[in-house]
Amino acid sequence: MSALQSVSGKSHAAGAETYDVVVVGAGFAGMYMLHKLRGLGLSARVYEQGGDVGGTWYWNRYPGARCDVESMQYSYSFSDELQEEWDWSERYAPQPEILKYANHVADRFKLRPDIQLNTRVDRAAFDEGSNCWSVTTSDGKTVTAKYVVLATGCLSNARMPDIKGLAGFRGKVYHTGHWPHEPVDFKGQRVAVIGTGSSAIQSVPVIAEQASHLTVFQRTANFSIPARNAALTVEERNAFRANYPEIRRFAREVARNGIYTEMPDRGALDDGDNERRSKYESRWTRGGLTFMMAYNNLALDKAANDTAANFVREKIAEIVKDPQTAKLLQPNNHPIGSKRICVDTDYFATFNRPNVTLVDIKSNPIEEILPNAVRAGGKDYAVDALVLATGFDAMTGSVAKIDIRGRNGQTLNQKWAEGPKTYLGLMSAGFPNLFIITGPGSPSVLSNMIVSIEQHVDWITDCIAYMRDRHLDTMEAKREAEDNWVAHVNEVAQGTLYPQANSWYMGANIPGKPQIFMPYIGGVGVYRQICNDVAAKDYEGFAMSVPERTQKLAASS
Ligand code: NA7
Repeated sequence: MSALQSVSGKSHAAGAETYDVVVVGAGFAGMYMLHKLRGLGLSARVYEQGGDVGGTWYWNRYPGARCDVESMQYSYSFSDELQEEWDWSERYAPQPEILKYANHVADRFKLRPDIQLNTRVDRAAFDEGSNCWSVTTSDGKTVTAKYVVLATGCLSNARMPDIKGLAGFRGKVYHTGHWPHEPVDFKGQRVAVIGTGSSAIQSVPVIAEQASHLTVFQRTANFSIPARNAALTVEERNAFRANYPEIRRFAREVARNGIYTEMPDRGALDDGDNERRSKYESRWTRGGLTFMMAYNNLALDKAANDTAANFVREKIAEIVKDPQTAKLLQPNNHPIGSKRICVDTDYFATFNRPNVTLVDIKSNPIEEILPNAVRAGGKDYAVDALVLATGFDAMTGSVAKIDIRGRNGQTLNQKWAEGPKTYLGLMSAGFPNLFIITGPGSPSVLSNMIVSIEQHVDWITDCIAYMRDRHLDTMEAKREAEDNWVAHVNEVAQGTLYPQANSWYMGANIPGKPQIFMPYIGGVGVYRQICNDVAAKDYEGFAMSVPERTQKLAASS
């Protein structure tokens, strides 16, 4: 344990372990945070509720789980050695390989001794007497820390749907976000998948190969682009590595979503029909999320967006043989990209298999789950196993599970009752020395998460170093700066097509959750510049205090 005394000049309740920083979560954010804190010579404790590191990649083990950002870009950039030594096997790494990478990072940087696994943080309370946080964990211990960093992830609170009869189902029930560690074999079974978001779109083709029959219950059809996944050759990896400095710079500073790709130079309506079609065709052939980068106004202009949406709808109709099924699979209630676009391997073609049925639960909602069937639209679909691909309480769900109390005992949940309020997505007024990595109000889920994680961790590290060097005691967002930022985040979102979809970006998938567009849509480059400018202006918009004893000394001199 190192420098709490030097940071705070305070002593703490006898017997309580003290750290400079408590980090909640040992996913990619928590691990890098720990590494950087060690670099400052600070003591840190990371609490992780899972049985190992990896965060979302520890939990999401469903069949077909992969990242939708290419592996060479969905990887840390902070260590050249790490970049050089780790060989990704495929264009889109499968979940086990990403988890192996997370474990490699934990070992390589010797992070494990400061990570306590199988331990949830239940409570964090700010003590206004000592200006420290008191953190209570699921093993019944309480420790104190000068700073708390929430590295809890945006998609880690799996959501069980509230469907009548679910508890009485006799077969096995799986949630994609909470998949068992033992192998699951659906061979010979009748399986139901409920939900058609990214997790379903990745798992349906794999489950269909095993199950005797697969019934997919779809409430909302989603746009999906072929991944075109393939093994990465040595030459491809080396070409990437040779260009890494530029690729990483571009992802951080230029690309809105933190992904290196060619940038569009015009809007979709600036091209004639043939030219436009050939651009979409080439992006479709190449595959992946960057389909949406074909033009620069697809997220802004409905008429432009329609051209891309129509192109994908036509592709679905070409792939799916049964016209009625094809029609059901064609998304028709939101602009393309306004829900996170999916990336698939043979999703639409899977519905050509004789053992796969699509059930439209928009017009015929699920009425109840019986012990051995799903009842929808008055019809019973007999099933042996249920797969719930019903998503997450995204962005705020994991934070909300912790009882966080700031100044005057106010809880974060009370403060965020009408929607999350942060300054830069990094801090919330009234909660001093509490940082959030990729929190609501930052680009987070609209970006390559690792780019955003590294930017936040670097910024927080610099900020803590700044405070230490100046012997400052607390830092917190000023209300006015926070209000202005919340208004800005909202204003930028309203200028786009995103709010037109009932998405988890809006909190729309959770009954009763306030519907506010949560991530910052201005782009990672713009956002990075804003954060850097704030820091350069001595953390403009944040209030910083000196310790009481320094105040007294100043007053007496
Ligand atoms: P998503 O994208 O939130 O998808 C959840 C799906 O489950 C979606 O199709 C929902 O339909 C459906 N859903 C949710 N609740 C129900 C109930 N009660 N009944 C029927 N259908 C339901 O989660 P994913 O796990 O697929 O993906 C999350 C992110 O992880 C993804 O964007 C990637 O970034 C990685 P709805 O659309 O609400 O009508």
